[in-house]
Amino acid sequence: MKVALIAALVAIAAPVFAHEGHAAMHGQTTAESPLTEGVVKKVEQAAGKVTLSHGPLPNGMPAMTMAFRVKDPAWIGRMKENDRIRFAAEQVDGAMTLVRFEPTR
Ligand SMILES: [Cu+2]
Repeated sequence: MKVALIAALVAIAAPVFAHEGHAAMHGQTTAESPLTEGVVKKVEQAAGKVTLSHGPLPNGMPAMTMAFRVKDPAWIGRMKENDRIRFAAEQVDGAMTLVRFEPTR
């Protein structure tokens, strides 16, 4: 009975960890973090979009300037032009979307 319960919990938890990734479990940026650096070029609060000049992404995208959607609308209020940020982006419903965001100093 106990073993079955543990197996069920692992089955539920595993996809969450796979999706959120290693760095998200630590919750902090480290030298080995997959976060990418970017500079905010344009903030479109109403559209929920931000344009970033970003370095190469882990998914193979080269450095470029492009618009991203933002997973948490509250993040947009914390970004302004020329801010340096660290972020992780994923395809969500066909659009590149910031799924993690940290301001940098
Ligand atoms: Cu890009």
